[in-house]
This record gives sequence, C-alpha cells and structure tokens, in this order.
Amino acid sequence: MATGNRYTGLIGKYADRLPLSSDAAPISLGEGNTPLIRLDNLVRDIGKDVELYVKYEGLNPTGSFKDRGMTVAVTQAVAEGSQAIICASTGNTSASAAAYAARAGIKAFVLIPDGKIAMGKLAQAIMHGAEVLQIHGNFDDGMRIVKEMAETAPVSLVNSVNPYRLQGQKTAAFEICEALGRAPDYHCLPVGNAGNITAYWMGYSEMALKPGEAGTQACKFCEGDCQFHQAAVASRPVMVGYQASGAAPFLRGHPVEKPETIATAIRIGAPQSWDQALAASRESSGWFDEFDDEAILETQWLLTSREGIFCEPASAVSVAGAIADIRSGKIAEGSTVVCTLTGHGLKDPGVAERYADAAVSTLAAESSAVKEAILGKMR
Ligand code: AN7
Repeated sequence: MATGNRYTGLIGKYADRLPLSSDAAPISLGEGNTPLIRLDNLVRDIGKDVELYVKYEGLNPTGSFKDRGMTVAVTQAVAEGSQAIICASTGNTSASAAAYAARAGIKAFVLIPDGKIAMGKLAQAIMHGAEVLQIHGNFDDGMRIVKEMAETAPVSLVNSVNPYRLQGQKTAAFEICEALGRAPDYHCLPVGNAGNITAYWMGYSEMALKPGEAGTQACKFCEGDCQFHQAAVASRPVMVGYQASGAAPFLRGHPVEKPETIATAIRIGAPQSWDQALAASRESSGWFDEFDDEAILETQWLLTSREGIFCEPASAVSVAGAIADIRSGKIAEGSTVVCTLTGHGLKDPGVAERYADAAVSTLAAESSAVKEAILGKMR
C-alpha cells in the first residue's frame, strides 16, 4: 500500500463540494490542479500596472478544461448504471467524453459538425474508441439532436446542460482562490456554449463569504492544515466573456444562425447556458466583447512566442480581451486578472502552417550550412 500523497483528481480533492454520493466510484484521470501562470512579458509590453495570470487548462489529461466536468458527469452516469454517454461537440467535449468513457468501460457517442473540428480532437475521439457521428450540420444542430437522444435512447447526456458537468468545472475557481489566497478582481474567459462562465461564477460564489460572515473561515470540513477549506474569500471577480466576432450571440443579443470562426471550439450560435451566463455577467457587473479571427490568432502567437504558452485559438480570445480592456483602462490598474486558457495548442496544430514558411529553413545536411544559418539568424 502506497503511503505517499498522490493527487487523484477533483473528486478526490473536492468530494465535500461535489454532489456525488459517497459510494460513487470516481472515474478520474487526475484532472485539475493546473498551473496559474503569471504573464510578466506581456504585461511589460502593455506597460500597465496589473497582475495578469492564465489558468492553463490545456494541461488537463485530454488537453482541455472539459475533463473537470467529465470526471464528475461520467462518475455520476456510471453510478446511475448508465452503459453509454452521448454529446454534441466542437471537439474538446468529445475528446474528453471518449477518454472518460474508455476509462469507465462504457460507450461514448459523439456528434461532431461536418469537417469543422480540429484534427487533434478528432484523433482523440477515434483513439479512445468513441463512436464518432459526423452530422451535416453545426454544433447547434448536434445539440438539438443529442438532447432528443437523451430522452428517447439509453444514453446519458454529458454536454454542459448536464448539471454534474458544471459542478466539476466550478473547481477551477476554487484552485484559483487557493493559489492567489483571494479571488481575482477580473476573470476573463472565452464563451461558446456558456457553460464555463456559468461554472466559474458558481465556484467563486461558493468560495465567497456569505453576508454577515467575518474574515477567513475556519475549516468546516476537516481539522488539518487544509489550505483549500480555509480559503473562503471576501469578494467575487467581475466576469468578462469574450466571443469570436463570427459567433457572438451575446454581443448580438440573440442566437446566431450560421456561426463562423477559425476558433472552431467556440463556433456556437445558440449557447445552452444563455440565462446563467447573462446572470453571471449582470451579478458581477461584467461584460461581453468580441474579437475577430485575426486578433485571436495574433494573441495566440503572442502567448506562444512571448510567454512560451501554446493554447488553442478559442482560448486566446480571453487574453485578447484582457489585453484590450487593460490597455483601454476598462480593467483598472492595480487589478489582479485571471484568464482561462481552455485548451492546448496541440489540439489544433493546423494553425502553425500559416507560420511555417517563415519559421522552417531547409538546408544541406552539412555543418557549414547549419552554422551559416545560425549566424544569419543571430543577427
Ligand atoms: C477550447 O467541446 O463546446 O462556453 O463541444 O473547447 O463552456 O462552451 C467547447 C467549448 C472555450 C467554450 N474554449 O466553453 C465542445 C465545446 C475551448 C472549448 C470553449 C470550448 P463554453
């Protein structure tokens, strides 16, 4: 019997904050516990006095934040005796569902939009043995169909309309409060189906002191030196949601019929958690904004080339937004800002093609040629 301190994932860590019965056997891949990285280079470039962090969710087991929700949703589905799960997906949900279903020994059916998901995500769904159903339609069409399937076929729906998904995803807010010792002033994230912004707001709200409660709370759950349970925080952040211009229903004020963006993860026109996301925005005095594909890719490049962090295009919109709002002063100097980088850049390696001509030199296999290239590039 090992006696170490092995991290066993969200359910192991946050059991008392998750609505799972204690006899549900956790289906986990050690998700969560992702780094909160400070962006010193970009902040220096902006020249403003802010603390800017990214929560790098690309370091979850399948490379996106979806794993936080999937561990809880699949654990619950299995506890209920389910033999199969289903989801519609722009890619990351299907990759995560496929992996957790494999681990649980159940079937995963994933509906993906015709030709519009990133190669890495499709590879994951295939390699984990999911049944991949590509529909002649977009994510919103898929969502409509899987909701019907959950009513009429023996499958559990694991999109974020499943409340266990958001319960799992709220733990990212707990981790941020633990890491900072407080809640940030602003939390910025990409918005697609609007589940994650809803989940973070739930998490921050659960961490916050209730009216009338004084100071940091003593642990209600355990006697030890448990950092998490003592980390009740005084305030909640302003929630800021950013969308791709071609898929920005929150900016239009209504669903978008034919969403289009290079950030395929957030190519969503009819967000399922519409009301909850609006409530989070309103209650936190937050806002929504939009950025076009060019701005998204430019920010992705800034993160890779200036900070060493490779996120997928959809994730970069959170930093594009934060930078714009810090520059304009909408996010005030002196603030602590956290952006969620929702997925890993390796999910969508195709975006690197546009830089390859400039980055890749082809040479003779000779020391002299390589040396010449080195000296040339150092100039
Ligand atoms: C990298 O996988 O909807 O606003 O089907 O993959 O909670 O939907 C993905 C969404 C942001 C948007 N960043 O989050 C899916 C899917 C990445 C994503 C979002 C997604 P929500």
